[in-house]
Amino acid sequence: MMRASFGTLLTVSLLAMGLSGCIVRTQARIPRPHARVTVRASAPPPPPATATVTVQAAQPTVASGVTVVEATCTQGAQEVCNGLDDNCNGQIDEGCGYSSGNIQITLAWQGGADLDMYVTDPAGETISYSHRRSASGGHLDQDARGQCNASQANNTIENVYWNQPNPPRGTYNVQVHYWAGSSCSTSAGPTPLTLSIAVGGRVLGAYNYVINPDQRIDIASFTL
Ligand SMILES: [Ca+2]
Ligand SMILES: [Ca+2]
Ligand SMILES: [Ca+2]
Repeated sequence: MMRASFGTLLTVSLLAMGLSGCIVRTQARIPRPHARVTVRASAPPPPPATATVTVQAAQPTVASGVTVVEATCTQGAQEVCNGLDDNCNGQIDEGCGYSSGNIQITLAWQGGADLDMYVTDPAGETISYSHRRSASGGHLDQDARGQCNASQANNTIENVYWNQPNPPRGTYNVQVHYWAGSSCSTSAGPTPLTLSIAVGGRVLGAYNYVINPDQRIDIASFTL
């Protein structure tokens, strides 16, 4: 069965009225179809690509008397706080409370001496216990045994790192000094140390040396 629409009925009614002699001036409003507008939100721009900067350094130059530590790591090994990358992941002593980064330099030693690490950046600024941050972004975040104070955790480890993607290019020099201001330090006598250097997530090298009271030595230097 066909159904008469309202529009059809209206038209028929108007015609009937016109035929009956009445002048009908009317203007039927034709409903407009609703325009369907589809608004498509433009897709958000993709996030900027993460800067993948590969920082590399040539093999460090080491001082006379410094020995290279061979085979320092085993994949899957437990990382312990010893100044070495035990598990081969390019981070030295991760989980020990000090930081890794695009550059990480970690000094560890044995005994009661107060050793101090000095790292000089390409601009010539030296980071140490007395100047812990450089303008280039370097930071000594682990200092140890200041005047023989042994009350802190990992009190025979010092650590310096740069964690920005682009640490400054140039030559970095790493020195170690055996503080001899008190017998509390010098009574430890000659002290074996280990120093590791990691750049761009890779350990460049680990080094051993036995340092004497009041000695100051350039352990290693490397160039980005
Ligand atoms: Ca590690
Ligand atoms: Ca370790
Ligand atoms: Ca120290």
